[in-house]
Amino acid sequence: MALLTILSYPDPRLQTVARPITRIEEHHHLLIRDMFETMYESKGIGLAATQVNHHERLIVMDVSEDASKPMILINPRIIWSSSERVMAEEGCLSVPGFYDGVERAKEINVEFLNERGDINTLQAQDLLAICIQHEIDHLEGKVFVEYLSFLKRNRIKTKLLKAQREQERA
Ligand code: GNR
Ligand code: NI
Repeated sequence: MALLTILSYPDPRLQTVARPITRIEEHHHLLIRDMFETMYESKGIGLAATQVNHHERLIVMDVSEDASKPMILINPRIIWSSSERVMAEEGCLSVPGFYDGVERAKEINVEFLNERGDINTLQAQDLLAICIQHEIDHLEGKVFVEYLSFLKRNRIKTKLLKAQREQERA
């Protein structure tokens, strides 16, 4: 097992559009294990492969209170979204320390492959639906701060770049 390095905004690698997985191989199972370890260690509820600089369409999640419901979504695709929207505070392991409101579909249906390559569908609402939409955005090269105003996004970008420069000097 290994902890993976999470890319921080505004790292341009976070803008990569991930490729579909055509065959699930042994190295994917190892990556999934390491992504769960990294997500749980960071107290996150989801992690997209993009965030650990692996550009295939793979997400791990666990929105339970007690880290008891790990979920793996391979090649996830939203096949239906409710017109009803909800505004909720979001954070991101790639945008450490910043939180802001984002509006998303309240309910979605998602089609995906599980780790054995079987097609599944899932109906999700509220936090789970928000998390899946947030993670699929990562696979499309999109970070939640892109929904914020130019002013807010730039303030976050400047602060994170400054923190990263100070980290490098330390
Ligand atoms: O840990 C996370 N919490 C969170 C809270 C509200 C909306 C989305 C999320 S996902 C985030 C982990 C992360 O960055 N996943 O990409
Ligand atoms: Ni995120």
